Amino acid sequence: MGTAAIPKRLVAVSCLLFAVGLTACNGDKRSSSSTAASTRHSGPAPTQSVDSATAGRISGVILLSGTAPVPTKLAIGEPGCKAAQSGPVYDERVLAKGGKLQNSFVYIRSGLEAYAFDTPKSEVVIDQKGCIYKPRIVGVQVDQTLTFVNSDSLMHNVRTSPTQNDSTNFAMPTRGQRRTQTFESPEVAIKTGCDVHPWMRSYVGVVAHPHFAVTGADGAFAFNGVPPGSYVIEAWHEVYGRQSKKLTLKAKGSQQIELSFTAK
Ligand SMILES: [Cu+2]
Repeated sequence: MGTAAIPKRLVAVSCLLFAVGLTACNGDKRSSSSTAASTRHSGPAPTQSVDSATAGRISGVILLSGTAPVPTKLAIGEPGCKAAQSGPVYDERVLAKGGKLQNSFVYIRSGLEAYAFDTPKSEVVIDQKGCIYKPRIVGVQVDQTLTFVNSDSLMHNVRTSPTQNDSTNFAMPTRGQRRTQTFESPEVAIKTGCDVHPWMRSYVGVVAHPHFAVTGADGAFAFNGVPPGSYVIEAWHEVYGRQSKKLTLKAKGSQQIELSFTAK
């Protein structure tokens, strides 16, 4: 049986897969000997549960000082991408208005190590639409399902580039396709991209507990149900890096903080 028996479309897809270097499609497979596994399972297993009678609240706002760059228009020439877009598409790396920074991933970096949290049953979805990831920044808990959806009538591949989890690279050639993924170790944040459309970029923050948030246009975040204790709160941003602050939350307390980045 020669190549003549293989449908042309299949040959084309195979060639594209080869072209973008899809040599290792790990999918959801995990290696127990990986750095990621040893990172997560080191130390005593958390056993404490949060007592709602004493839990409090940490809230705040993420700021950007200085002059924020004006988002530039992305030059997307591929007709298949443009077909799914309703207008011009802008570079979303820095979104800030009135000093409030959007798309910052905020989370409790340390202080909750002794507490055990259930893995949410709900999935987090990243859609590939018009050759853009929507949303650009997401957060999941360790082992929570992250689902990539392809809403475009063309092929994307999803390549994750973690340092504390196993990397993956898989193709999504058809419209409506869904592919799930989990991460077994905390990591803020995992870069995700498509080799076919290099401007496609998203980041996934993976945290061992539910106290994380992605800021909206108001730059605000709030964590409710936090047990009393001493914490480090960190804000991460894909361009500006990290900012953190320590605080102590009393029983039934409420703490407000600001974390500020400076525009370069
Ligand atoms: Cu793509």
